[in-house]
Amino acid sequence: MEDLVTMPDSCDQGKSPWTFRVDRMAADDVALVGNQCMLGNGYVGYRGTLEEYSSDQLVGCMLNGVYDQVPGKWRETVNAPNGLFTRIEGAGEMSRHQLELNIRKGRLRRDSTVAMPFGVVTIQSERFVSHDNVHLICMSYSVRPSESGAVVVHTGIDREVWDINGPHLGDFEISEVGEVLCVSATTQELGITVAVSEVIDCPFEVSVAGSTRTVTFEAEAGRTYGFTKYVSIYTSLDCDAPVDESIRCCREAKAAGYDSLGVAHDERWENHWRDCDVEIEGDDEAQFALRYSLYQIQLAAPRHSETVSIPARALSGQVYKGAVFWDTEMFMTPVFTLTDPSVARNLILYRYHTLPGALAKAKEYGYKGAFYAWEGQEGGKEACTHFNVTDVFTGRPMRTYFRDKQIHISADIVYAIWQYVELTGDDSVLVEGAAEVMVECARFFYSYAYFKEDKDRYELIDVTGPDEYHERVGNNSYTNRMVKHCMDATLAALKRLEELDPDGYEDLDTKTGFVKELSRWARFSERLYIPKPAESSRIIPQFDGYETLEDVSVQALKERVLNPNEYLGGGSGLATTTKVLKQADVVLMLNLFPNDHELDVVRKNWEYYEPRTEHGSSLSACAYAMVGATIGRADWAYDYFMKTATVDLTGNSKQYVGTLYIGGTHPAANGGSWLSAVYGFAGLSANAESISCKPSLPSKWKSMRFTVRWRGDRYAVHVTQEKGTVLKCKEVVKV
Ligand code: IFM
Repeated sequence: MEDLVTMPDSCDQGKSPWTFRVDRMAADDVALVGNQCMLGNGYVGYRGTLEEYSSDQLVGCMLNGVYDQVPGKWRETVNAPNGLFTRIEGAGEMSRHQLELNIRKGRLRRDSTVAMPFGVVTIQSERFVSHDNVHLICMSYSVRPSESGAVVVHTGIDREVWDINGPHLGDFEISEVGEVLCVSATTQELGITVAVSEVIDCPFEVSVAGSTRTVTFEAEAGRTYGFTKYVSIYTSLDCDAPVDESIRCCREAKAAGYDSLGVAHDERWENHWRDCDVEIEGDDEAQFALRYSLYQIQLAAPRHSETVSIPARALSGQVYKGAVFWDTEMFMTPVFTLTDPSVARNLILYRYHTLPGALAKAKEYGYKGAFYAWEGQEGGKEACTHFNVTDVFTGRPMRTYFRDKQIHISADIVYAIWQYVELTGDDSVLVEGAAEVMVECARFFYSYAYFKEDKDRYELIDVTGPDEYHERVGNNSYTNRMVKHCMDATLAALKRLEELDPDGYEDLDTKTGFVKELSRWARFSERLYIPKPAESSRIIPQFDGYETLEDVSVQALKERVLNPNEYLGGGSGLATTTKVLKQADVVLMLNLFPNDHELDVVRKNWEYYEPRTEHGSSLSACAYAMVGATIGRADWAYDYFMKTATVDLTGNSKQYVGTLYIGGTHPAANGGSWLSAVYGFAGLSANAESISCKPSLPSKWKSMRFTVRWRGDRYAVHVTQEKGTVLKCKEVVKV
């Protein structure tokens, strides 16, 4: 843990700590602190910046699922104008400052002392991004001057927000309707209207100019003066009249008042924690890190809609174009499947709503079915380019094979769907679109595969697996195994659909014509080549020819690096001719299919690949944690768990790939923390028939307690060093 993170020492509710404090105020810290102190509700993410900050300090109010492209630049998410903007006239340097994030309630408090022309002023604020009404952000703001005199505070809606590939908004209009101020604008590419309204509840004299109010009052030294502020955001994707709706929402919020809105918000958070909390006895640092990870993932969970998902950097900014990767299905959806299935359901149906883009992408490359976007945007649009990394030496874009060769994305989606169906028992999702997604993914893989007559088997050649340092390889073990699962799961799902809803089954056949392909798919699954462990070493090759590559240590490879940001993959990256892998690949597969191999094979592969993995992706560590725990290496796994669980607390992650900025929060690692704790250390095992656990706790953990939802019921899991129990709770849970 770095020194900027004060590990919590107090708790305002219950016996465990829930508070994260930051007291750094240097200009260099705005990116990290903005991530650490994020608020959000799945609709909007608000970075942890100060009220007086603007675009230079990366103020971001990111609208999930609203994308825009400026000609010649990358398409990315849109940041709304900043409705919380507030600045004290004459305020100078801060001499004392603390931010306090209450992760139990999703509230951020500020307490700063700032120089004034005469004396100092203490600023205290609190804000929350409502979990009760996703269109609402509330703030209370107060000042306490050390000297008597006139105080002038400017507050309003600031257009100067962080843009990586902007500016995205134009045609700004400002309106003042009664006491509500509204700024609306339209996106450049699609003409989406974004409306931000704000209203304040303030006893002082207020004047308005443009989108800024000026609050003026005569203050007495040492007395506190404050106001509350309500901000509402709507876009034309939400409704026909976003301006009117945001104004209405502000009025209603002001009438309801900060406290009562806060109570409704807190209740929602209590529900989230009831569903997802994990109590760890014996390790306060791990306890906080895991809760903080769960906090971060809850900020981005789309509870309000099935047409948005969770982007790879959540709602912390436009990094990775605000796009949705396989990260969601492999590292986040599984968390919600067992803790809050309604969120998992939305994430799954999002892939149904984005099927058109996946069908178009398969067609573009000459395949059938659904080839999902590597970097998905609305409607399934592919945001990944063929030249996704810029070489730090030449400044030239490098050809990368993420977009066209990471075919495993479609199988990852099917994996998440089928796991959801099996673990929740909610077949209805198949009827509502998931079965169609599965059909089109199966169809895609069948059209991608080659049948090798001489070997009497199907192969998947020319693919890129999760290890992106080795592109265009043949028979990547992870990909082939996932594709086999995709075919088997699709066949099983269709059988279930036929029993469950014969009319729906027929309709799906009328729409997609899958029935005549079923026998081909079954044969494909039977004859698809799945690389086996080598006779003597028991190592599963990551892909064809992996064993012929140079066996250099990660350390030695890093000594060859000339520029700290140089990309190790691509055409001539340093790792490409070596066995060094970017992230868990075979090990991730072993985690997903724990019954495929004896424990000895799993252990040998973990031990083989672990020293060869560079962990250049934040997705890697949790796979090593999960598998490490299952092979009885809980203490080794612990280091990987902590790496995963603290990634957004410490900020210890890659910030650049080539010249590309990739900072932000890491929801896949956040989800991976829960997966490591629950599937790894508690050894939870669940399928459609049974649920059980076989713990392997790190030595300093005395016990773990959590609940999961399995097939409509809630189960309480309690594990100690010696044993684990899974007990059904009395409460009946609806999916
Ligand atoms: O999806 C990942 C990928 O596996 C590695 N690079 C970063 C992406 C987004 O997290």
